[in-house]
This record gives sequence, C-alpha cells and structure tokens, in this order.
Amino acid sequence: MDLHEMDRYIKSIIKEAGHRIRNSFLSDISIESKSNVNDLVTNIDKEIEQFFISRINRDFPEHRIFGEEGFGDEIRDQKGVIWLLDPIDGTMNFVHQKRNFAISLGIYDEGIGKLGYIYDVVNDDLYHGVLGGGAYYNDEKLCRLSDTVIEESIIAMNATWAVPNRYFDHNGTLQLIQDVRGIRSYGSAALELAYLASGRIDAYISMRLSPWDIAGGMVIAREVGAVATNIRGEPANLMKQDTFIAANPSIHSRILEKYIQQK
Ligand code: 2AM
Ligand code: CA
Repeated sequence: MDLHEMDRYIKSIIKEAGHRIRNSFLSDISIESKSNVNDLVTNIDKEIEQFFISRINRDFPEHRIFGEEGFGDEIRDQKGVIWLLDPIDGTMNFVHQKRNFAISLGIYDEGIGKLGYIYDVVNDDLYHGVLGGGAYYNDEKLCRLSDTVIEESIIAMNATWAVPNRYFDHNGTLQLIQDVRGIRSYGSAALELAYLASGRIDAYISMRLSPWDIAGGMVIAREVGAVATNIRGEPANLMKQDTFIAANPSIHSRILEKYIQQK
C-alpha cells in the first residue's frame, strides 16, 4: 500500500463528501431513530456512507469497508485492508446544531492502523495521521503531547457518565470532575480525539463507543503519544463496542486507577 498515494486520494474523497454534507443543509433531511429515541440517523449519514463505498469499491475493489450504517461488508476478522468509516460522527449535533460533527475514517491493514482522518466538515478542518509519519491539523504537524497532571487537565466526557450508570461507580467520576481543571462535552467522539491529539483537551472518556467512532482518531492520537484503551486498561478494540479512554500518557493510568472502577 502506497501511503502517500492513498493519503492524496482519501483527502480528495473526504473533501467531496464534506461538500455534499454542507449542501444537504439547503434541503430537508429525514431523521429516524436506531437503537433508542436519541440514537439518530439521517438520509445524509446513509448517502455519505454509500458515496464512500461506491468510490472505494471502484478504486480499491480488494479492500473491505466497516461502516456504521451497515452498507459495507460484514467484518468478522481483521484480514487485509479495512476502511472503518463513520460518515457522520455526532449525528445529534448534525441534526440539532448543524456543526460539531465529523467524518471519521481509519485505514487498517491486518489490524494495524495505517492512516486516520477526522474531518470537521463545517469548519473545513482536517486532522490526519500516518503510521510512523506524525499527526497533522490542516497539514501542519502536531507536537507530541507534553506531560501534565490531573489538576491541570481538561477532560472531555458526556454528563451521562456522572450519573448512576451500569458501567462503573459514578462517584469516581464526580471526584474526577472536582479534581480536574475543567470538563468539556462536544458530542462527537471523533472530534474529541482530534482535540486530544491537538492538545486542546488531555483525555476523553466514553463508556460506549463503536470501532468506527475511534478508528481514525486512534491513528492520529497515537502519533502524538496518546494512549487509548478500554476502562480495564486493555488496548482499544476495533471489532466491537466497548468502553474507551484516550489520554495524555502522563495521566492515563492515574485516571483509571484513581477514578474509574468498573462494576
Ligand atoms: P454517532 O453520532 O456516530 O452515533 C456522542 O457522545 C458520541 O458517542 C458520538 O461520537 C456518537 O457517535 C457516539 N455514540 C452515540 N450513541 C452511541 C451508541 N449507542 N453506540 C456507540 N457510539 C455511540
Ligand atoms: Ca455516525
């Protein structure tokens, strides 16, 4: 796989998809619920996934696609090249705010993340990472993360994890909220990973993420030294939904040890 050639190609289709999404603001969109009333999907999520799939099938017929909306391949193993795609990460933001959502894409070869992209469509901001080649924000190279401490950190998570929940004792989260400098909640896992990689936040925690939410962001975040695991500290899983924490390496294990006890 020629990563430079792939990178040029992927940037061009991501920009074209972004153009299509911005154009969709001019027409009515149809909104449905999936697993629950707040888990939204629109015709645009579906159309954008189908757009990527038609291009990938045409230009890389031997590659497989693992997409949130299910138009790609059924993926049960990590063999060969797999594109992990979330056509709109942060659909609730897309519907309610028309901003704060992203296209998220990771290219994995035999389970190893080679290329990662997060495209903030409305701001025309592209974050990308190349295995061993660094992470970039609009083609400017991002610095490696420098050490920090919990007390000076800004941590992103949804308020859902600060109330009683089935995953872990929320009293730990309440203590974490008291100890950190600030909490943010952006509503798009991909953007939160992009902000971690660019040093705007120091950790991102979620109790329920799917492979396409994190695949692109993990390639980017890893290039600046961030650590990504589930809340048991195991490497983040790209085959199934799981808990997730990505953080500056100087605070990652302390967050898990001191604040998050799995039920
Ligand atoms: P989505 O918009 O693509 O569904 C919201 O805090 C973040 O969590 C978004 O990145 C959202 O992705 C993701 N998310 C929301 N509901 C989810 C679910 N049921 N399973 C996995 N990820 C989810
Ligand atoms: Ca989505």
